[in-house]
Amino acid sequence: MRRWVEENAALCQPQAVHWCDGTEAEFQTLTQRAIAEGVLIGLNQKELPGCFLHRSQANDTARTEHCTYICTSTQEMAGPTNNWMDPEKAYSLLRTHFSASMRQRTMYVVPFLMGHPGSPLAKVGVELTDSLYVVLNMRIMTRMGHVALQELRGRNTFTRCLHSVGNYDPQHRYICHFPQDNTIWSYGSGYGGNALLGKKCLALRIGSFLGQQEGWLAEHMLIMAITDPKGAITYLTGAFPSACGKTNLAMLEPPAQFKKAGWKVTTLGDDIAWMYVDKERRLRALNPESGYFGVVPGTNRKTNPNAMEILSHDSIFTNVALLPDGQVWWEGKDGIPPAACLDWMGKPWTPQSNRKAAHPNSRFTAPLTHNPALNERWNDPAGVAVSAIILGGRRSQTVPLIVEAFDWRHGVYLGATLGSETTAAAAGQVGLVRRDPMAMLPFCGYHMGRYFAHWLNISDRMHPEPRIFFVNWFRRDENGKFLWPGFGENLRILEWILKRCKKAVQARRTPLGWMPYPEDIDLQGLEMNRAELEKALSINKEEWIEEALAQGEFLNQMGNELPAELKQQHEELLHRLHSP
Ligand code: GTP
Ligand code: SPV
Ligand code: MN
Repeated sequence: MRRWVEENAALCQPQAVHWCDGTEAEFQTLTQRAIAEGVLIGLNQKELPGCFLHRSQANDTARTEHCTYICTSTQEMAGPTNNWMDPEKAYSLLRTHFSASMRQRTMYVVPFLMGHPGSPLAKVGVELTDSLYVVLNMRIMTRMGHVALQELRGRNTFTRCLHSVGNYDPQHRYICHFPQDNTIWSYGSGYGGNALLGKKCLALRIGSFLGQQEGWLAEHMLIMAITDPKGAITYLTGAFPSACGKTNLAMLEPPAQFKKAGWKVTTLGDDIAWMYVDKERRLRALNPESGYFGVVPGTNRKTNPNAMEILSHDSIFTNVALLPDGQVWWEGKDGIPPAACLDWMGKPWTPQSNRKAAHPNSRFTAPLTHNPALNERWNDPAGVAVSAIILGGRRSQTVPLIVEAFDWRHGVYLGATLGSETTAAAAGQVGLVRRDPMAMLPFCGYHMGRYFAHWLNISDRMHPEPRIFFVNWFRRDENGKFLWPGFGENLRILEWILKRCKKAVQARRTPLGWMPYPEDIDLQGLEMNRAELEKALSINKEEWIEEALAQGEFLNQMGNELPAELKQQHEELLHRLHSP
């Protein structure tokens, strides 16, 4: 590792090399340095103790999928859904960019651990970066410093992560993964998923590649626990594309009467789940991260009170608005918009400004332990046994509120064909429906067709398999109003899911899968009536035939790697839709 650091220092030519130990004292020093360098702005320390604001470059506020590459020895390995670059070409191209890229800057050596200390699944990485923002975020999002070096002892390997912001030029931005070399090179961006290399790059792209070889799953999923009034705990995981509700579902606050009855929801993870089959043949999930990098807009006391608590101290805000008194603001916060503030770029803003004050993809970074509803097993390296997997997309039309897969294979089909409207979490136009299988389109480090096969095969080792469900919180009526209230009220749907897991409720068979009888969803305390619920649950066959054809087109991209089981699932869906 020392040799590798030296080699890269020789390449990047920093003026200093700083080895991070992850201690509190170091954190204080680096925070002060970040303020002095203008990387962080101190916030009102009375109202927001330990909180800071970071403003990104205006052209560097989201993941850039078109600059993200899987660099495997053949293009075929990366598959049809990934950008591919020949590894030799990528190394040589990026070497020219990294060359002297850290002149007059410090290179920070950031050892980090994804997963739990002592766990066989845990992965050690070392990120070399010239961004203090990255260092301070990595300290929250990963187990950083000494603990990672301890883990490195006795292991022969670590993921080699090299990162430089360069001059933030989007024309020269490359996020390159070399899964066969256990290496990640990221140049030209300081934004979260592009730059915090333990997260999407290691825990998902490299992770999924390793998972396929080693027989486990690295997924873009939340992990949550639901305690019912009898005290029974059920663990669920959920895959939703970026900015489609994982953090909010994982931190769900039960509606008043559910809380009174004794329901409780606790969080294990809000973005990434590593899952493996244990000796008892159960699927288990753990969260390899140690913090939240959560979407800020829309977060308030009503939608997500736990998140409001989490970000109330010792948090880093990225690209929110700054109030004159040193507090922060964003669209969808409690209360009315401020008369005046500085927007996310630092420009004067008023409600008349006709633009957003906070960036739609503004974020907070905070440790898991801030969460008042953190599940007590969050630090258990064995993870938790999963009873159900929930998949969901953001679809303003067509897709009903809740469907249960007929079986595992059908569930994999629902995941493989998941469609969702694009969001501000990635650069590009928002609101376009695209296929985002298992919410992994931007994060699968190998051929998507083989990823589907891996999902199908892994069930052979499980007994019983978790049930698979599909939800859509985002369907709208003809006036654009959400048909379902969402957020805490989603527990009403989770309650039905739990009943299905316990075989405690009947369901009706539809062309799409098992669906609830409307009377089996508890609407008590909601303004919504049965007819409105039926609308949220409705299936329009013509729309669905079109949807199914779009799904089929996507699956065809997989060519010979499309598992026959999924082709069959597709034909069966069309057959059901065409039946009277
Ligand atoms: P990433 O961190 O990008 O992976 O996103 P995520 O999946 O964790 O999404 P998150 O929970 O942060 O939600 C994204 C946006 O969707 C926020 O603005 C939320 O307010 C909104 N949202 C979340 N859940 C619901 C819901 O049940 N209904 C509605 N209408 N909006 C929701
Ligand atoms: C996502 O985009 O899915 C995120 C944020 O969770 S990032 O870390 O940028 O990937
Ligand atoms: Mn995410």
